Parts: sequence; C-alpha cells; structure tokens
Amino acid sequence: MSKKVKSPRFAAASFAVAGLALSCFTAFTTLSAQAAEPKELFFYNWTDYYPVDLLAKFEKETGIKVTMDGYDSNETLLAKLQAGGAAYDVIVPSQSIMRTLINQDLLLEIDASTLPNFQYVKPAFRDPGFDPGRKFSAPYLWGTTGFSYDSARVPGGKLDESWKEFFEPRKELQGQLAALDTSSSVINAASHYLNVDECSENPQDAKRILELLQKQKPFLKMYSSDNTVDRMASGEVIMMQNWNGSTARATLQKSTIKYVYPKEGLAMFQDNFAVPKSAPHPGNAKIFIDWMMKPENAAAVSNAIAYANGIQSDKLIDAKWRVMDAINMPDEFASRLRPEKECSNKARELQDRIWAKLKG
Ligand code: N2P
Repeated sequence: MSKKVKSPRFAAASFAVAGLALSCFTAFTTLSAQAAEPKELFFYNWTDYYPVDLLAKFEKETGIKVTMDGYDSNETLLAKLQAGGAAYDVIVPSQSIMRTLINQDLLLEIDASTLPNFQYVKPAFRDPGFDPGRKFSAPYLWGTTGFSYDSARVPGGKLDESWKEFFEPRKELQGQLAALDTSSSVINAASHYLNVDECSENPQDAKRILELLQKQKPFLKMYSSDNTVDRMASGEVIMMQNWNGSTARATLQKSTIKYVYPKEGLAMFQDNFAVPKSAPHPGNAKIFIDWMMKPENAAAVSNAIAYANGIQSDKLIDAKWRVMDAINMPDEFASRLRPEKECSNKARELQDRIWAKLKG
C-alpha cells in the first residue's frame, strides 16, 4: 500500500517564481518567432519507446508532421551525431551520454526551463548534474535494466535474485535466453555481477568481463534489443535481459512473467529530450518538447509503454501499472539501483573492444 513510483535521486533545485513568469514570456516569444519553419519534425528515439497514436494527437493539435526513426543504444545515437549529416530534430539520449554530447558541442541550447510546461517537471528532474539548469534537455522517461523470466517454465517456479541466473544459466534454461544487443547494457550488467566499476579503464577488468560474456554466449538464443515485449510474452525465450517497461507490458499478456532486480545491482537510466545542433526544425523541436511536458501527454506515454516519466502526472497513471513490481519498485530494492554513469573515452574504447571481440 505504501509503495510508490520512485523518482531517481538527481539533484533537485528550488524554482524561483519570479523567474518562471519571465521565462514563460521568453518562451512564448521564442516559440512564435519560429512559426515560419516547415511543419515537420524528425524524431530519433529508442525503438518502441513512444506510442504512435500520441504522435497522431500531436500532429492534430499542432499541424506538425512527425517522422520517427528508432535506435537501440546510446552508442548508436552518439556515433550518428558524431558522424555529422544526421538531420534529426529531437533525440532521446540517456544521462550517460549527456555530458559528452554537450562537451562535443553537438546539442543546441534549448533552455528547457523557460518553456511554459516546464512548471510540471518533478523537482528531482529540474536541475540534474548532467545538465545543470536544463539548458540542453528536458526529462522523458526513466527505468531500469534487469532481467525477466517466465516463472511457469523454470524449475521450482522461482529464480534467485542474482545476475548469476542470467550469466551462468541453469542447465534447463541454457539455449532459452536472450541478452540485449546494447553493448553498454550488457557490459553494465556483467560489471555489476563481477563487482567491477562499469566505467573501468583497467584492461584486467575488461578481460574478466569478456570471459564471462564469452562463456555465456553459447547459451544465448540471441542478442536483440527489438521485440522485447513479445519475445517474452510469446514464450520464444524463458529468460531475457530486459527493461522494466517491456517486462511490465509482457506481464499483461502472461501473468507468470517476473522481473528481477538483481542483488548485485542493476542499471537505472534517465532518458531526455534534446535537440542536435544540426536540427533542421529547432522551433518545432521546442514545441514538441514543451508539449511532452504537459502531464496528460507524459502520462499517455507512461500508460502506453509502461515507464515512469519525469513530469508531475502520477495521478494520471493507470492503476494496472501501480501494482506491478517492474514499474512500482518494491522499497527494499532501491539500494540496488545504479544510475548509469558517464564513462571516460578510455573506458568506452575498452567497452567497444570487449563488444567487438564478443560479437566478432
Ligand atoms: C525500450 C527502450 C528503453 C530505453 N525499447 C533505455 N534507455
């Protein structure tokens, strides 16, 4: 009864009321000044991370037509932007690549806190360490990356709350599991299991991670970050590394599916809207980002795809999610959450090498 959807503990900031009134005025003039842009928007987002019917609502209300394209990792997003030439208006980076995007001058300053609907942002999401003052981003969804399994198909109906079940699977489950095809998610989980820093620059740590993953690989049916709801719900696999939202949706179709918060720790991500410097329609991007901070629109996303958002919209969230452990994390698991960190270039290169060797 006392369980609640938790907000990640990002640094909170107090909000000056006088500043807010001024900000709204600035935002209004900025938004109207850009009315001359063609009414289109290119949205580059994580796969299966935005309900299509909500896009239709946005198009109807604003007349701006949205084209949405998908990716499965921050690595892919970063590489696309670094390569240049990508024409996206709104992107969805996690906190773990925000500083890199800002430092490499890849983001447009949007001053999200001056947009009218910023008033609805939860205090814990207003002034995060990765983007002080929300100059470059607005909050979208947050969640965790654990693993899920079908309790009807495992021996004894229960697995331990440990990454051991996933990385060193029991005989009965070998060949019946999948890992995400998102290098940082796989490496983060392996690091947590081995108790090494996920941003380690030490080649010895990298070696241990690679060995663990190489030993696990023959037991995997696949690496895939697509179709994460249906793969579990259809029974194609018995266990898989999974995001909490995908698991929750699968659980609606098959109630025996469980989500595990491994005792060794699991990644917590906070995803954000941002606008690349190269965006062809920055004005439309701001209109979209502002529209998404309206509680009813943020809640529509959470209700459709089952991730918590950073907007004051808890009252609008469907009861069915509020009773599900994957979304409504039991209190005792809070200490297991590991907010995704921003790794150094050296650590990232090491991770790229692990991944290339594993997949090669
Ligand atoms: C779900 C995407 C989860 C986003 N398809 C993780 N940052």
